[in-house]
Amino acid sequence: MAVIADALPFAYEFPVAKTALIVIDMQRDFLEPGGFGETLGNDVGRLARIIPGVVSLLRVARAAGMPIIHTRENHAPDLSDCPPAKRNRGNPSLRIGDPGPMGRILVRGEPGADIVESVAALPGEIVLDKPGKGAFYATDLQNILQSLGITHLLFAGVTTEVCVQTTIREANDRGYECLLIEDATESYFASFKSATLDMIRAQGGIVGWTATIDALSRALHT
Ligand code: TIU
Repeated sequence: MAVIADALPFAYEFPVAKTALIVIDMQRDFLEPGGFGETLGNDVGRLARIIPGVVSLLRVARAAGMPIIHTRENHAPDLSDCPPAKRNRGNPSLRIGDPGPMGRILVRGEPGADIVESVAALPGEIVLDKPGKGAFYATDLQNILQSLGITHLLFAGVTTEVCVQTTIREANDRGYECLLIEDATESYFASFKSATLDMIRAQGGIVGWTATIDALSRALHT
């Protein structure tokens, strides 16, 4: 067992061979101008600052031999997997499926739906397309994790309170021991990120744990 002694709310023990890293939706559509995040009115520049952290985290997880799953929120070109409620909500400058500067917004195969190059999947890593916020909804994730014998999940990516938190909650209900890497996740709203970290680890880790990349790295090297 490896142990992150200074995880919050208390030490996180994890069997390295049964632990996977899930990196949520590090896509151009969320991190770069002209994509889905910006159409919703967000300052997408906020998210770019975790890219170096995600790069470091991937290096740590790869060195430890952990399975790595990269998710992408996207939809089929015919939008058959996009509920009208999702497409029609609010007053975005472009809706899902509309043509934008990085191709059709949040559509599978379009440049905007790609993971940003510096944190892209390496050969052998899993890339999981998902139509919802949670990575378990309408995907094969549970089967993939069970076939790998995974019991513990480390999480990173964007946005903290939307797709990351939804997926952590889904994973928690499925019995996984979940830890969110604090400096490898970001939100368009600083207060939402900090509230999400607080919510996850409140009440004795009601949903899971949080820790830094450095604390994870130290746990893997002792
Ligand atoms: N809008 C927002 O904060 N997030 C999303 O729509 N998707 C993800 O979090 N990936």
